[in-house]
Amino acid sequence: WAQDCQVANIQVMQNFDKTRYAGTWYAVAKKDPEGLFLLDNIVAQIIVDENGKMTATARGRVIILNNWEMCADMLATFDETPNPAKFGMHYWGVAAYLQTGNDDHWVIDTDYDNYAIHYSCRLVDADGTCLDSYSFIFSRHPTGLRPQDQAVVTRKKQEICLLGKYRRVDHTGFC
Ligand code: ODT
Repeated sequence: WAQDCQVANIQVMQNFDKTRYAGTWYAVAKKDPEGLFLLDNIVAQIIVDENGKMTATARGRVIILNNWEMCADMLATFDETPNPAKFGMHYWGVAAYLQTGNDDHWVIDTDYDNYAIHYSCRLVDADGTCLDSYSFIFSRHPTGLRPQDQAVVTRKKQEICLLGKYRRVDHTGFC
């Protein structure tokens, strides 16, 4: 048995229901991309409007050029794809000096009520593995994951080839 780290073969949430994904999520762990942006105190709000269009806001502590520490208010829109758990995300800051970009937003797994595992590969290597990814573990609870969700999250981290690459995301009340 060899682990399959091909981005194209990563399994995402089956029968993903964005309406149940809506609402507030607290980031409890993060695997950073190159040039990390959101540091901690990260809270995302997913919105699904009456036409089924998904958008989001997110807030988190960042350090922008010259060591300026602040809370970034970010906005995102999502493009649907043939796979309901795979979105294209366009994001930008409420303030013009914040990051702007286009990333994939894949929902690897969620029970909608407690935890969600997000994944984004920014750069696929020639061999099909990911050269620059980031991933958030989200909880509905600001206090973190319930013990019963930790095992499933650990298994999914391994499946996406990121086990051991996460750091904890603190919620100190800074933002
Ligand atoms: O923090 C990093 O190092 C990489 C993250 C860059 C994207 C952050 C932009 C957030 C966009 C606004 C809201 C989106 C909410 C979605 C939830 C999670 C994925 C970012």
